[in-house]
Amino acid sequence: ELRYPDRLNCGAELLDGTIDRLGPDRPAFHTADGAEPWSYGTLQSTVDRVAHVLTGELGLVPGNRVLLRGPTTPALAACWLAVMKAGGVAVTVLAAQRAHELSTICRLARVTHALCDADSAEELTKAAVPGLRTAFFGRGDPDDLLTRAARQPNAFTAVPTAADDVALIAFTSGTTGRPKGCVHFHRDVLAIADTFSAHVLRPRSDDVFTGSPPLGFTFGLGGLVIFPLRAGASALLDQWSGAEQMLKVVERHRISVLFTAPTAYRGMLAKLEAPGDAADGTGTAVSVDALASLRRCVSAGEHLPAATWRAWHERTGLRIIDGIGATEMLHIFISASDDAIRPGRTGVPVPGFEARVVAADGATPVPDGEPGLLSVRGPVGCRYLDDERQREYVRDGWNLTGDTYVREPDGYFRYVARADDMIITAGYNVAGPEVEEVLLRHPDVAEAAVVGRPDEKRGQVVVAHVVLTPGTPPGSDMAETLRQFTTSELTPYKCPREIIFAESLPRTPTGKLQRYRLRTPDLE
Ligand code: 3SK
Repeated sequence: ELRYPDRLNCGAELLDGTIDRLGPDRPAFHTADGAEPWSYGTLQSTVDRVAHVLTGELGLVPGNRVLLRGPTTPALAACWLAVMKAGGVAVTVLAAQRAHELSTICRLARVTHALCDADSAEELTKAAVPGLRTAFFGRGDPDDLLTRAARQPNAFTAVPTAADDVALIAFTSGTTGRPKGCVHFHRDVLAIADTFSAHVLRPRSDDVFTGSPPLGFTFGLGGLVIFPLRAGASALLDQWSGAEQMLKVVERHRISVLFTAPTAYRGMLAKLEAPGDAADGTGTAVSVDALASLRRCVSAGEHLPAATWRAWHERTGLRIIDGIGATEMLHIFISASDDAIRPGRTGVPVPGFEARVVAADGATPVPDGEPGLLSVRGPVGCRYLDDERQREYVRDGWNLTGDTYVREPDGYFRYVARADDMIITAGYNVAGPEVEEVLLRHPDVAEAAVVGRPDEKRGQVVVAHVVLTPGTPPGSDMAETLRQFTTSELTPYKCPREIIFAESLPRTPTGKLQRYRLRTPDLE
């Protein structure tokens, strides 16, 4: 069981606590442009000076909610730590969020302050949040937050928050578009590092983390800020333009821990030299040697198909750590590491968590081997901000994540589908991800999304949306090839009745597939 003192400030623990243990000189953050890294000491003085601006010039008092907005940079991470140390509540949003979303979030979370990267200013300004006290950073003028911070004393005594004080409100909009704020305490921030990171990742202080999830998504905040700082390690914080850049960054910066989503692993595979390719330096593919520094690859955000896991393992020798997490649960709660990893299985409950599979009533456990709703509990859990949907998510202390899972007799959890993504066709249940998994095994398929389309006779029919690998022509021959391929691998009722070729699939800014947009294209 995790035990934290009654007075706990997660920002001070992560930063000052790590400096107390390991000193101020180690690198904390790098950027891809190769600029001088921010040491822990530099980070601490920046954080403390920003905390002074917040509590002085901007009038922040403990408990005030502070919107944090910008691309992934050391400055944004420093602002998050400053809000923690000042006893504020961070309301993290994605740089991609638009004015109307920002104004809803600010209203729901009663945001009073904002720290915003100058490059992301436009939509926040358009949102015109009444009374918002805002400081921008990244423009380097006399009004810039960091210029103002440079005039402040370089030490700030962290507010002695309680372990159960709110540290973070993370917003998720799910598929309904009605945003929900998930409230997390100071102890929750440390708990995700002391469960998933400590037991599954097992980081070392010389690790260099990086990855694609933004800091406005708790997958990124955990993987790129909380976990490396808790371990005294460092992280490369930058924006991502694609798989090739990711491979180059891994090579150039000797990245050892990578956080990203299944699509990015597939994207990188497509850019890696295939075994047997001539290593004469004339090809455009990246050599697998570029990944020599990697020792941990984490995948979350959506289900990792066994085919992707195997292809990555075959090509790189690396075993991807799959995990299921949720904004409601702050981070990953089912996963596995090293030899305990089984492709196509998410894993087992992370130490500190319990998981079970229950019937539609949300409470009655179903036997192993049968699908049902995933239900979890542990040191962190869902607390929606003032939202009646709390009663659906949490029953008797168990969190119902909205995923359909099977617990196998050996205790491993196997993902089936999002509960609302099950397709019911002529009375049969079909899990879209199972069909996608088969399609992804075909060498000409780059991405696949399988959804149900309303049908008078069958209730729903199975429809596959497919992105082909570059250079593969779509058309009726290809559709027929894929139809035959799925028929040879799946029971007939699961096979797609229609195959639609697309250039890309709709995804949220955090990379999750938006199946609902394929089911109801009229919403566009
Ligand atoms: O929502 C998710 O998929 C997720 C995954 C890992 C960690 C955190 C989150 C929110």
